[in-house]
Amino acid sequence: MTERTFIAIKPDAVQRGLIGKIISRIEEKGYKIVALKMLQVSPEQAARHYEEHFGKPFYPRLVKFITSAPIVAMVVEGNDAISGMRQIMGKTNPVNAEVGTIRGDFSPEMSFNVIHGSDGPESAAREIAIYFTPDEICADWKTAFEILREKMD
Ligand code: IDP
Ligand code: MG
Repeated sequence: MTERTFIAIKPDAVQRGLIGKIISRIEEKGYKIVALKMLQVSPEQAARHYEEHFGKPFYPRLVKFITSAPIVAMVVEGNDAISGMRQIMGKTNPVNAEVGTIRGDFSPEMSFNVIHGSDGPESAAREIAIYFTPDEICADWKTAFEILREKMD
């Protein structure tokens, strides 16, 4: 099923010059990037984004980190894109993330795990709305996959 997910290249990856490499992995998989921007996360956006973690020991550091430098925010669309992106990202703790995943290849530690991706349809819709207005979503074009699929119909 075609889904949309919210993806953020986190401040550590922006500072380390990994924006291009991470975007390449998303494009190479064949997903469609339908929105993309660099922004400085506000404390209010951070609180909304990470509300499920409020009160946990790592929460203050997480908010401090995500607001510390810009992120690159994206809406990524594709067949099963929510779980597919989680697979490409790898496990939350990069120590356990498989080699070949973004976290497995680019990060050695939990606090600086380079990428965020929504964990389900509800969080995807919620997170997209925190960072994007509907008019910022540019889905009116076709990827190679969409053209290929149409040819088979
Ligand atoms: P996810 O990013 O894979 O969805 P979550 O459990 O939603 O993982 O946690 C959000 C973020 O909070 C993680 O990506 C990581 O940066 C940070 N985090 C989660 N658990 C810990 C922890 O135990 N210590 C330090 N940071 C953590
Ligand atoms: Mg999460």
